[in-house]
Amino acid sequence: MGRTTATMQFLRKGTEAAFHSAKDRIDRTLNENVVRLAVTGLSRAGKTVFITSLIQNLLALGDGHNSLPALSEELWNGTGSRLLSVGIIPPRDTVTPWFDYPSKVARLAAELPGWPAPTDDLSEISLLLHIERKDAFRRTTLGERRVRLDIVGV
Ligand SMILES: Nc1nc2c(ncn2[C@@H]2O[C@H](COP(=O)(O)OP(=O)(O)OP(=O)(O)O)[C@@H](O)[C@H]2O)c(=O)[nH]1
Ligand SMILES: [Mg+2]
Repeated sequence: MGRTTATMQFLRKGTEAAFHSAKDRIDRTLNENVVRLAVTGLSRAGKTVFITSLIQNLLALGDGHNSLPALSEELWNGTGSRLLSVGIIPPRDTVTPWFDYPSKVARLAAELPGWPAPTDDLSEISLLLHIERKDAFRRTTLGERRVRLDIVGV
């Protein structure tokens, strides 16, 4: 490969990467809201159980169960729920360790259930909620709205 061709390819890849990054940024600005929820409390107050239960109930809501009635009411559009889906964002490479929801819920829901072990370190987990917009014009021009819920707790 000639030097000029390699340089052209390098520049094209750089431009494409910059374009995708700008597109992602615009998409996030228009369509994504980030809510950061910090769960604090005294030792043994029930923080870990609360976070696990909150995630379990949000996932159930996303699957069409009326697990959080007040939220369902807020998201009701007269004929159905505006909540299209709820999912857990896979662990990212962050400084704060991941809140290991699957292992916590497995323990609580085991045949011989047990409470979670005490925790002494911060951890974090993020959920992504897809919500249909209320406004018909925005719904057609912008598409669905996303809410990223970051939960930080001990
Ligand atoms: N009955 C009942 N007990 C609960 C509930 N949630 C928590 N507990 C009790 O409270 C204890 C502490 O709950 P955790 O969720 O681990 O509390 P935490 O605040 O995360 O505790 P640390 O990590 O040690 O600070 C559990 O081991 C249970 O004994 C609940 O919903 N119902
Ligand atoms: Mg804890």
